[in-house]
Amino acid sequence: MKILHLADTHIGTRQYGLEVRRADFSKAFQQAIEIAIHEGVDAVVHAGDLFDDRYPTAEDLHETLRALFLLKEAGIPFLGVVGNHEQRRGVQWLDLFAHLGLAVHLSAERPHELGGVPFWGLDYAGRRSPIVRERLPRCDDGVLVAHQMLDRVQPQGELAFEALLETGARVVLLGDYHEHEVWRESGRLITYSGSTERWSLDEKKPRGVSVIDLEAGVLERRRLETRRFVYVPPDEDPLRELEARRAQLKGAVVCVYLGDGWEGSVQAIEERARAYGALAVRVRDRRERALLALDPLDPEGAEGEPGLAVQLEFGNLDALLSERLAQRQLSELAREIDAIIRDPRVADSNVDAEVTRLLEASLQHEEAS
Ligand SMILES: [Mn+2]
Repeated sequence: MKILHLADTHIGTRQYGLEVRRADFSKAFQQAIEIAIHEGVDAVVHAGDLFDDRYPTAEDLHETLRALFLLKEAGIPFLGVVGNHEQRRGVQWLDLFAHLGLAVHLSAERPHELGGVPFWGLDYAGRRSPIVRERLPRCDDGVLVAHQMLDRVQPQGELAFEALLETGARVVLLGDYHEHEVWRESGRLITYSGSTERWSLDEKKPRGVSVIDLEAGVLERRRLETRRFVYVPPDEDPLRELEARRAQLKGAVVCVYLGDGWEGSVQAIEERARAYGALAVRVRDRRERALLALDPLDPEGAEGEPGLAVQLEFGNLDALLSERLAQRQLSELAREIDAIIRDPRVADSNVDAEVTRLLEASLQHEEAS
């Protein structure tokens, strides 16, 4: 049996406020579906974050439904779990698609059988490792699909690799981490397919999906055609580098890292890139003095040129914030709430739900003890 594994399509991401980028995310999903149909896979498995948030627009729904109908016409089932970005309090979008006969919402209660293989699923279950571990189903020799961060990819990841092995699953298809990863351990295959479009500037490698032969355990990558991102490293003179690469800039997202040698203006960089047809320009200030001038807890006091705040990103802002917060007397709960608010994986529209979930869990914990 051959399946196509994808995740983190984040349909609805209006990156940099651009409609073009919204369409790009949708197109990457369509491409994945076309590959599935072209290769005649037996199923498409989506490991969560189909949508970027809980409120996809009519355009996003329309384009997603169109792709799901194409898949259905080709006789290929679409199996999925819900990610943290799209998760709702009650009925999920995936339930709606299931009701229309366009998808299967995989469950941890009972497996979905396909070609004699049991498929288990776990919707995003929060950031507390004991709770995630508790909810993992036993899935001997089956396929497990989940949307969680493994401790192997992030030290604070809530899903212990060992706990995954204990489920007995032969193949584990994951979402949440945006880079493609594969582990083979004790005859099992555990993998993240990675995002299908560059959701953040850190996602520099090419984007793709995986085609997996379940019996043979063979995984092959299929590359997706995504918008070009051009990165100018901090040790280059940005204007000279843009000039040298002008042929690549048309329609591209350009990301310039400013190194300590750069004394020129940010406007000049943006104007140059735009003159060569760049779609969007991001400038990341990696200079020592940029970090020194910034007090994240007192932004009013920070000296910056007006109008630049939207384009400038400070790479170490988070580290700096964590450092300053550590000096303050905050309760454990307050720190956890702060972590949710600043977690780039939690969509703004989901901060409320995540904090509520945290408060409910800690109240229950208090009642129990
Ligand atoms: Mn994601």
